[in-house]
Amino acid sequence: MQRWQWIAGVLLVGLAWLGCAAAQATTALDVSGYARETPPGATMSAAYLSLRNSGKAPRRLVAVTLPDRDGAAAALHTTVVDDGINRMRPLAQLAIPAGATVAMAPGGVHLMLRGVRLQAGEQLSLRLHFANGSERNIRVPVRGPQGGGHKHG
Ligand SMILES: [Cu+2]
Repeated sequence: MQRWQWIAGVLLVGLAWLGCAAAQATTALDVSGYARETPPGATMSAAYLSLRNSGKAPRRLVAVTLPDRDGAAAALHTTVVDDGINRMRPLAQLAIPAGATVAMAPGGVHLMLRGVRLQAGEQLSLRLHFANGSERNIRVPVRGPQGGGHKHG
């Protein structure tokens, strides 16, 4: 084998390995979840995501946008109990430690959705923005009301 062929081979293997590492870095976070149907006449709802970080670095979710819904906004909220009353508070960021799964849930951390009309059976596109500058586009199903009442927060 010519020397240049050997070098080219090493470079190719190196590039392939880097490619794999990059692909793993982008798939180290698994995201799933759902959004709640809006009650008739309402334009506010909530979505709940589960984020599993199988990477070695902590991740921080800092914002969520709705790329294909004009005028809609999403905000990270948490729920605190104040004098026995559940109150929602804006959350600046949601940390997902390495190796951990963080699950939003009714009565806890949730994504507040404003300016949307959602029907069960639809899909909702969300764009997740992370502190490291990366973004992730996901689609979550819209589910009908649970037990007849919309009681989020
Ligand atoms: Cu809220």
